[in-house]
Amino acid sequence: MRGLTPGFRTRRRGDGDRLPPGQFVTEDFPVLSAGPTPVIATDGWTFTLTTEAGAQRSWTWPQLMALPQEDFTTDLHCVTRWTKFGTQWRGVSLDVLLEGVVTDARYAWVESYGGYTTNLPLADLQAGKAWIAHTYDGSPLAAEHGGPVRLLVPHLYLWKSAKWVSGIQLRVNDQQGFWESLGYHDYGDPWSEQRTWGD
Ligand SMILES: Nc1nc2c(c(=O)[nH]1)N[C@H]1C(S)=C(S)[C@@H](COP(=O)(O)O)O[C@H]1N2
Ligand SMILES: [Mo]
Repeated sequence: MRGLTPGFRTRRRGDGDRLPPGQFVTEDFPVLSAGPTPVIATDGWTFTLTTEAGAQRSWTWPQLMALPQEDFTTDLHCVTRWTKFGTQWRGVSLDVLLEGVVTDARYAWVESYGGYTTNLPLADLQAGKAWIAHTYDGSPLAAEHGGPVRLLVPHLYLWKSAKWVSGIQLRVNDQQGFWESLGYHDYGDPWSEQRTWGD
């Protein structure tokens, strides 16, 4: 196995269709956080959706848990080149949170406890493509991976999947988030290798 980083392995047959260009497969679940891990109790936890007109909807922990839940399995692609296949989650689809919301906004600005932010088109949160997830592999999501709740938008590079998510603002104009303003790509499609501004 010379030349292979421990924790990474070569492709299995058939992985080619699932592995975006420039990525390696890992069995680990690396932790990538720009700052310390905030400690967030579910008591007092809220998630708030705000429209461009300032209308707000908030959910407490019990209210989130009372919403329709979805189990889903997905591959994760980090811009640092690791891909993890077949991760299993439980959470609430953004379609449920956005149901009936009146908006002309085309962009979403995502905020986290601890101050992290990221941005993406609203369309990328819709039609079954995004969730806020509280359970990973059958257990409550660990704080280091974003527990109690993180955003998951697995069709984009993982920096869009804000850990410790606290809210989403719908916006008429795009505004770059934490990594986007530091040179990461505004959209971040792993299949087109949209890693940095020039890509
Ligand atoms: N709040 C917050 N969310 C975040 C980050 C962060 O630093 N803070 N890092 C992002 C990056 S760059 C990646 S690759 C993934 C890593 O998720 P993981 O630590 O669960 O692997 O979280 C993303 N979400
Ligand atoms: Mo990342």
